[in-house]
Amino acid sequence: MKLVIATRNARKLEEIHAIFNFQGLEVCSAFDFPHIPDVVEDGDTLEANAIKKAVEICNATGLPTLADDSGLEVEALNGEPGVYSARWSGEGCTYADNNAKLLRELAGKTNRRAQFRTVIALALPGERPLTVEGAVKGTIIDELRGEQGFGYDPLFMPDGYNQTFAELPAEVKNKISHRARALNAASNVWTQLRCGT
Ligand code: ITT
Repeated sequence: MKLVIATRNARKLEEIHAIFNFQGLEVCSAFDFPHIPDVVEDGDTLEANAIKKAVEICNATGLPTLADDSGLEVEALNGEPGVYSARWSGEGCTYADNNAKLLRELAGKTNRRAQFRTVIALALPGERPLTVEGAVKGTIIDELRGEQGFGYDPLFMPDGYNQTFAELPAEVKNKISHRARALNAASNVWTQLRCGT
């Protein structure tokens, strides 16, 4: 059986491959279907965008599809950037632009608590999509540290560690991250779906 991973983010795809046990599934991604237009992520929540990505790609390919929508939720910013994490500093912005904005917005603030949250939607042809989620709590530090990962990783230090996600080895991020937790939950749901329970 084939499973499509509905992402065009190569770093995210790498993490999903490292974390998820595909149990003999033939896995492909949105990169394998270049003719399918990008899904417009205009939902108000991570859940809405994950479902939209999974359902649109499932409808376009006719194949079971897994979509991940993730965001950074910062306490002192009332949960921002959240669902707007990708384009927080404007259309066409870079990870560097977003990290610079995060440092500016938190300048002088003592509450640096934040969490990464991932919602995963699974869509099977002709069935209602299912969602699961995972989160990891931590703090936003005041300078960029590390080269690994992507996005806000150089500013996010998970609780219990004194290195950022961009400094920790990929194996560690992939064990404790929001994405790892959501994918573990997705794996259980997937097993149930395949067993028809
Ligand atoms: P797809 O929609 O094609 O999957 P994307 O990069 O737009 O790729 P998301 O909408 O899920 O992915 O993520 C929004 C932003 O959140 C992303 O651009 C990053 O800045 C940030 N982000 C997501 N996961 C992250 C992670 O594990 N570490 C750091 N930043 C992350």
